[in-house]
Amino acid sequence: MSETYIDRFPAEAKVIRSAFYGSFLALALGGLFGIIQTLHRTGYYRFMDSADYYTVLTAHGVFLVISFTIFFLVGVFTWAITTSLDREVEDIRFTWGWYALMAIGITLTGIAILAGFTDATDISSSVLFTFYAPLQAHPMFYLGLVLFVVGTWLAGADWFRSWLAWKAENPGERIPLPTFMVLTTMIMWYIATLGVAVAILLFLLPWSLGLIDSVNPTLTRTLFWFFGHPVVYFWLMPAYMMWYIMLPKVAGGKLFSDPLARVVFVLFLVLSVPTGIHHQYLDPGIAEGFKFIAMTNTMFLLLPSFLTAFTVVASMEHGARQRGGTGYFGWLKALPWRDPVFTGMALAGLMFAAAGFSGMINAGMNINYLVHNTFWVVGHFHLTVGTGVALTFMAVTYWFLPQITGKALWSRSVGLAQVVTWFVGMTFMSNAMHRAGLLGIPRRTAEPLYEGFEYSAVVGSVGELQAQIALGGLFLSLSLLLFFANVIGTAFNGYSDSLPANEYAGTLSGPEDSPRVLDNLKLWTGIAIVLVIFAYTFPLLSIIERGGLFGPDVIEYVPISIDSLPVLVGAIELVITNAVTSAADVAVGTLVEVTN
Ligand code: HAS
Ligand code: CU
Repeated sequence: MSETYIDRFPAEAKVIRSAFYGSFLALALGGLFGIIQTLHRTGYYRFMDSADYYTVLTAHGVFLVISFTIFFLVGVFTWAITTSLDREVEDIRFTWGWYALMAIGITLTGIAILAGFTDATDISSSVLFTFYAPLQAHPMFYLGLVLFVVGTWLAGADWFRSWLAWKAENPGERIPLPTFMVLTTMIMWYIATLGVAVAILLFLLPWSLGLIDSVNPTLTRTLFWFFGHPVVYFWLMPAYMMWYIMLPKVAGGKLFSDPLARVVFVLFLVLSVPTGIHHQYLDPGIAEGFKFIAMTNTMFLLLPSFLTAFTVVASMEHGARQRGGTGYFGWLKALPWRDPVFTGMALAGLMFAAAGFSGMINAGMNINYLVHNTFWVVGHFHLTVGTGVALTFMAVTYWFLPQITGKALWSRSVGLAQVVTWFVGMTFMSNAMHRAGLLGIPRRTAEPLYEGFEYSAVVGSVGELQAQIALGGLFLSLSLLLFFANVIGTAFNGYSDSLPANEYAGTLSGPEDSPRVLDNLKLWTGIAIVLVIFAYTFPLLSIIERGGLFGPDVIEYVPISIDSLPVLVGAIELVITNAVTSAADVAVGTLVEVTN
């Protein structure tokens, strides 16, 4: 009989189940706020005061991009570590401990936001998910986030602990790919969250508690984006992991290249953080030169996604050919399109390709001026986190549920309908959002109705765009209902003993084909830290010098450039020399290994 996850790891399956159910609760709440604000903003159905729009928007953002995504991914990572190392967690009480910390944290934050709807308390936190100063939240909002993040740190410690214990018993062995992916993602996360930890603990929380009078908004914004960009890869890397280790399997084949997958995760570790300033191209308090460096790093950061597109499609093609597919494109027909796990992930990938293009446009310093703070950006992130990530998570849920409950999925066809409705809804909504942004329609406002305002759209009209956005939102809500029907239906199903085994994809080219240096986590962490120091030391120092450590930074802004050009030139020279030397080292190392 094939062994499911819950057969082999009953205690861990319980934690993963709790993580997933927590994540789905957040998805339900976030989705509800989503449809309320879509209908409000487009003017189709309004029942609340526009002043409450920002509370709704904060709840929508925080519940979806913090609770839904992160609770889901800690479940997936726990599965990945235990499955690929084939060992139980070291101490299940510790595992429950970090889960509890995350749950308590997000509950506090959630209460701090939702209390904004009632006048019964003076608690409110309508600060949006980016919570920049000068917007100020109730201390409970920040405190909850701190606990939540500390919970994720401990989760990472749990996984590192498992790996170290495994390593001691398996000296000299290559790190199994899923574990490698978890560890690199977590190192990236440790570095990234330093920014938000400093922003909250040193500035925002003391300020909200009244311990300090003011903060330097440019400084706290910059610290936020130090974390705010890499957090998007914290959502993406688990989805990529599923594309690498699950998609090839459900497509009927094997992963094209394990070494390439390792390279991708190393590149994310090294490059995710020193790019955050690309969210601040329009911030007046940061010199253009620093923005230019962030842009250059961002363009390099496209590489791991391009490699992913190649590897994942190649693996799908391999699967299709195993299933009898032929021809240049004819193989596409041989893919298992009736399987919601496959189709959900494939459609998520397809949309993510479009998302990559809007990301590239955002990343261009000059074109960013056209789209920044418009509805375009909202279109961009509904394709990335809202589809590339969210749709992948929903699709793999259909694979995970039987593994962690021991019960068969309630309905595959409802699952299929769900992933397709999500794709259709998002096509309407995000395409219209991108176009609306190009017309200059701003994001984050309850009143963009523009009566009496002439916007000359090249095709269609503002009314047509609003209609598409509202229609898309309705499709997405329907899709969520189908998703929850399946989750609940499965929970109430009887136990089944004919479930598939807990397995992930094999590889066409395994770890033995790659240089060992790829598994040298210390080296990559070191390089990542050096790059962060280069990218952030000068900008942070110059921001503090201008506006003071605790602000208030209210001086008149004039465009600034880097005062001492020689410093910049020196820094760039150093980065390039370092990069070239380490690339050469790796190349020589590889050659030596290959020739041996
Ligand atoms: Fe972004 C703003 C640049 C990726 C999320 N981004 C945001 C915001 C969010 C977000 C939430 O440079 C708004 C924050 C706010 O509230 O202000 N983003 C990029 C770039 C990338 C990128 C260059 N973003 C993401 C991901 C996100 C995400 C991933 C979440 C998960 N983004 C920006 C910039 C801004 C920004 C600026 C600031 C804008 C502003 O002005 O405010 C890149 O990482 C994208 C690389 C992706 C690719 C695509 C590769 C294609 C693949 C698909 C393979 C196909 C398959 C399917 C598997 C190059 C991998 C095949 C199927 C068959 C059937 C064959
Ligand atoms: Cu970014």
